[in-house]
Amino acid sequence: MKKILILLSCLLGAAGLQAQPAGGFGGFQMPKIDVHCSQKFADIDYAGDDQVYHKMDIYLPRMQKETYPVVVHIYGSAWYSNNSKGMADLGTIVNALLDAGYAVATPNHRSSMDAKFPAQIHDIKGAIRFLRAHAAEYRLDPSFVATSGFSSGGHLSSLAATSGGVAELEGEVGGNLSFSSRVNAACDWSGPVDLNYMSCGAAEDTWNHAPEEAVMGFSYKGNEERFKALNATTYIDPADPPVVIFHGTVDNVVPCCQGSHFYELLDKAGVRTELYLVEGGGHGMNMYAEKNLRAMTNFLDKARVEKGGGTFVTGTNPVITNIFSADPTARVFEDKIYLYPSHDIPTVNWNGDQPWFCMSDYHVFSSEDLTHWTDHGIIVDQKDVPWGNPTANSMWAPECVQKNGKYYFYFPNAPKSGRGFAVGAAVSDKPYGPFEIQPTQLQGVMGIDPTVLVDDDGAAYIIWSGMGFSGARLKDNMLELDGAPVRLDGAFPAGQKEGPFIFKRAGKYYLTYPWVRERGGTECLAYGMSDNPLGPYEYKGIIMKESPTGCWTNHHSIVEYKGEWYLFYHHNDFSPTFDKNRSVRVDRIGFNPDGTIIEVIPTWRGVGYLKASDELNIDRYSEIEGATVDYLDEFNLFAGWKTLFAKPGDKVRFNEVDFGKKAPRKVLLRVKAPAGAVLRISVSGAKREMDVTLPANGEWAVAETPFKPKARGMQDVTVSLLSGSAEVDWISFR
Ligand code: FUB
Repeated sequence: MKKILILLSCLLGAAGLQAQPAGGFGGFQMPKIDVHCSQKFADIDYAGDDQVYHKMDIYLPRMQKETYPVVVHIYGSAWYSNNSKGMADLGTIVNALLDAGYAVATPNHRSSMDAKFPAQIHDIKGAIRFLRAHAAEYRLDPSFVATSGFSSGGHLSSLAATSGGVAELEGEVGGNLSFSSRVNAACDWSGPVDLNYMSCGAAEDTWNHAPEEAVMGFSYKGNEERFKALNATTYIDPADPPVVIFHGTVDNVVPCCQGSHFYELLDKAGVRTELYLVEGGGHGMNMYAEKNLRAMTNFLDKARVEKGGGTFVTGTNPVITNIFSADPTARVFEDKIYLYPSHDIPTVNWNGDQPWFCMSDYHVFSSEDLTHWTDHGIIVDQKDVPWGNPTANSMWAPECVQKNGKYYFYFPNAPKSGRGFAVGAAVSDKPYGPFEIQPTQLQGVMGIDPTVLVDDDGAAYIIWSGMGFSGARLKDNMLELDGAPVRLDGAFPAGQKEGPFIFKRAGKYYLTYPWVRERGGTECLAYGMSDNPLGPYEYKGIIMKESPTGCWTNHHSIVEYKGEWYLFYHHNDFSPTFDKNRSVRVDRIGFNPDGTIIEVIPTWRGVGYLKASDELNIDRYSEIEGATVDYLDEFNLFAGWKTLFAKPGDKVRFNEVDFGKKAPRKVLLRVKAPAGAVLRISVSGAKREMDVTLPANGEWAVAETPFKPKARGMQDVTVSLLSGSAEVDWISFR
């Protein structure tokens, strides 16, 4: 018999448990926890021996996806418990992970009474191999399995991360030995990671080693060397996955030095790590403020994109939905659009006092259809720039051009010595890297936001911003100025300007730029034209008005792709209350016969080609009447938006959907309609409309109905409310 119990309701009623404060010692929670899952698989026997200590629960997020990256979360118990999976950290760490779109697996493991070390890590590795082996069954993405844990669970999580490939710690629990137990990232919450350092390096070790003696099965004194086998720190090597560490400054159970010591050793070995010392944090108490939980999920998100290979589908605005992205330079290389944005990294201080523009690396994205985007991962990181300050977080707007078969990536950064910004370059044979960062900055370029034009005759010009716009010709090596810089903004109206972009069309040169045209205002996009790349430029007008969302900056680029021109720019769609966490958008741009630019109105619909069978996010509407739009998940804005139909007549239209040659037979809607609703669906080219009756359902669910209208070819889709009320995530025709 299959030993899987599927509970559709994720509300746990653990009435028999002793009530403990949320996040308290052991991470135990109040008895009734609303776990933010759509589905729970309970008591999975990951070892196949029907022992309680080998049971595991898996929770899937509320957000619907085909597969989910996984976090294995391990309870804390000083290794004394063999059955705490249903109690620990559910309302804090587990819910934060679920809200961020991670499936969470919570395994039991053998306690120190059941078996001695390394049985505990054998169990965890057995559980990880099981998850990879059964990924399809539970809708898991086996390419990303992270660990997390509190206290002794933090120890096991950290040990799983550092001991990848260590044969003695692998074990054979549950078999599945052809599957990897390596983890892709780890979170350590208050874990003891070096049991030989519990007195924090003091000359005399006064620590009471009782729990670790119980798990090792012999006394610490006289066996100090043998205890090293238990330490996560023993196995650190540069190939370890990234680790994020949280430790309370007043932790009186596991000393705070464990966190900082772990951080120092990982950092020294070149492993990417982040340390959050939580002021006033105890052993669980005061550790789970939203900003800390966010720091954890942000760290995991970053680890995922760093792995590269992430592909996602948008087709609407904003186009980049896996990280914050700003200052987009779009280029066409190898018949694809390559997007080189900067990367806003949310800072830990979420409320009020965020440092601005915290930017430490660059990703590159590519797309063939402006709908499916691939994140190729990080191409340049501040820590690898020989001339740069490795902690300045000043990697602002970049540029990339191709010349003589090489790709030149230019980026601003704070130099190691001196003030202000300089511009450096990195060179690659491919648009997505690997890029070789040049040892020195470009001499003579002090400023930000480089833009480069390689002209039809092969001559290249660089323009940058720094007290106005300056420009110079580049030598053939693309790494040195060929002559003194000239000023280029002399004829432009007054007001702050930055982010210049140069391009050529029909023999004319365009210098486009963000401009604060009114005192106290925000940036619009403006431009000038010239017959020469280095000017003089004549001011011509506005390309795009100030952001309707109040985003102060608006950096951009303009590119021709497959016969159409596109404006890439940014707003702050995923961060409505803090406009320094931005997101790249794209809309079409057009030209008048005299070459002047037709003003671009920002749209939600964007430019991506979408098939009727795609999940059409109608909240990225082309037109709206009465209906409103809100975030799907207030704790994870990257989950996107939903449309709210509150009263009859509320309506949205979503343009340019390709129904192809074969009319669809059914329509699917991801909806929530607590009191029921009737929605009317109209497809512009079809003769009849279709009314879909939604029964009362307060949970998100996919409703499926036969679709009668004969819809073919490129059409606009309109959804309107006839009665009741409903929230719609997406609609799809199959
Ligand atoms: O992203 C940091 C800075 O904000 C850029 O360099 C400017 O152009 C503005 O977008």
